[in-house]
Amino acid sequence: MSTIDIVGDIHGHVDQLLCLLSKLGYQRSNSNSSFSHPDGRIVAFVGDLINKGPASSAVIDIVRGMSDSGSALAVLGNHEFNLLAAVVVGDKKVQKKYRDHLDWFRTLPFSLEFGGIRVVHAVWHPASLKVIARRTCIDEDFMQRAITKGTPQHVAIQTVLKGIKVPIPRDQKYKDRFGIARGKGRIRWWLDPRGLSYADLIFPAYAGASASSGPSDEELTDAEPYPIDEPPVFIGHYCLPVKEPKIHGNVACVDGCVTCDGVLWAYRYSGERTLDPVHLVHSD
Ligand SMILES: [Mn+2]
Repeated sequence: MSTIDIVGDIHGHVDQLLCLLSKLGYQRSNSNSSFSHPDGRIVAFVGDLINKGPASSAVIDIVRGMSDSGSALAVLGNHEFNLLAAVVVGDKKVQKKYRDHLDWFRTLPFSLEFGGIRVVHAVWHPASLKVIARRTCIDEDFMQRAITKGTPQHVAIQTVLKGIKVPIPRDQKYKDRFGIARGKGRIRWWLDPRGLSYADLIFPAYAGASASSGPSDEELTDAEPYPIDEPPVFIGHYCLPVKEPKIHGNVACVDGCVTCDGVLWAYRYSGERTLDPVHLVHSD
């Protein structure tokens, strides 16, 4: 049976990670920073381990330790990808604390499919996943294309790691959780968007979204709805408010925005066919 705990974006918040691992029943193995579960459960991390919070290095040590000892898997988030992209262009601002971990970040896949589930940072988008299938950032030629605007690889990575976005009409002032005004909003990519309003589509929900108008078909050409009979997909990335529903059919977003709310979320998956909010766990 698949027994996988899927953990949301940690962003350097090591205290919340330690709290959550303990709540999920993981125990520190003697003498190192690796954690394992007495029942053999493993963790799937949805990416964005780093930046924002106070202790990215400590978070990386834990996740690497667990992944080296076989008690965790992780996918790449947009923050790790941006870091690797900055290295490629020779950006001098790449933080020292990340330098020892670049080679490890380069090995992380963009998506995972195992134990009956799928894991990706932002969007399970088959057309994009096909473009980057079996690629990682180790491949220098691929990386060069991936950071070049307009290439199929760049477009695919933007979609998979950052979400599908639509322009927000000027009369609907949209600010994200950090108070930044946004000209575009991320959509509930798993839905068939035809005929849906901004209020139906923008994820997470925001109060100013129109319930009577929606994006044009032209603005939705990238949408690839996710069939309800496909395996469950787990994502992070969307910085959901505490009360925002995290489960939408067979799609679960476990990113509850640890930076804004101080709470890290996980879903305790045990092979069930139907995802249920009762299996969500969060740090205190
Ligand atoms: Mn993200």
